[in-house]
Amino acid sequence: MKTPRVTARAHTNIALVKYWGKRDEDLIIPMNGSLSLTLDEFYTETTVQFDSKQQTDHLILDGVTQPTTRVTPFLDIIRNQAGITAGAAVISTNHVPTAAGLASSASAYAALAAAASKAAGLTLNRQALSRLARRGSGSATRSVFGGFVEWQAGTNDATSYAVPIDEHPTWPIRMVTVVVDRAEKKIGSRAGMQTVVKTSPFYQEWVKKAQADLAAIKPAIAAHDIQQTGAIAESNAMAMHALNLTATPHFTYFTAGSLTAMHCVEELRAKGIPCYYTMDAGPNVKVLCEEQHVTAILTALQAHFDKNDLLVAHPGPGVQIIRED
Ligand code: 2P0
Repeated sequence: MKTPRVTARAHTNIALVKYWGKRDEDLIIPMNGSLSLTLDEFYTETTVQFDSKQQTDHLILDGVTQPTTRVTPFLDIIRNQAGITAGAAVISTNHVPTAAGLASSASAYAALAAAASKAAGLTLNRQALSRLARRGSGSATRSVFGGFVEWQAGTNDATSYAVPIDEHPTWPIRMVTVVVDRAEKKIGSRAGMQTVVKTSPFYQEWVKKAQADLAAIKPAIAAHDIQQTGAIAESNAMAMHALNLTATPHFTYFTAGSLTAMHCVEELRAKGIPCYYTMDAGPNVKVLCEEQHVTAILTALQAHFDKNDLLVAHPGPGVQIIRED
């Protein structure tokens, strides 16, 4: 017997206050709360159908069959909740500009959580969906919602989920991505944050700073204050990246291109253009700004980077079911 075939779409998000370390590795409970902006331009569409004649799961990602090592334990959570044992066929497509290195586990697991739970016959509200997505990947917790989203750290499975801060911002906020390098990251975020939690003598300082940044950025966002919001986001990102250099073994996601992009943003700021950078577990640089300054920022960045490597994103929506048959 086959279940309905359900397709969901989820968008990526970029954290302005970062998640960087787990309190519980299995349940993916973070050490600190985080806050992100969901982006319109980059998303994943995933179709799931369970079939009781199928013993194992099958995964096709961007047209290529992939191992289900990480997907099967995630689907097991859903199967347990739904009381089914059927294998699943999962077909997933990333919609990001060609090989921009922006495909993300956030959009992937938010889309998979929504499509698979619905196909399995579960009716989850968005808080429950956020908790489920969290089990696949921490950042996916936030991609359930659109716009500005806070992941409340909580202390256990029931209390760790995301809440919308401003789902449809009227603030004309933009995120310019500078694609510095299209290659796969050498140190995955899962391994990177684990190393930092275990070995950095400054880890507790990071948690304190992230908590303070989270408290301070919310009123700044509510006030549409680009200077405050940007300064907090930039400072938080640099603290996360500094922490990586204090781990044993130390590591960094910075490349020469990342530094070029960050210097360019600093020069723009010195000229009075409010723009602020952030970086995740890879070399690409994302620039937070308001719509009115996008053209000036792109012009300055084009002195160093190819036009095709500069992508402008708007706030995007939360996860949606887009087809069911
Ligand atoms: C974030 N990142 O808050 C942080 C900042 C990257 C840097 O969440 O192990 O793929 O699956 O929970 O969510 C990327 O890590 O890690 C991430 P897991 P995830 O967006």
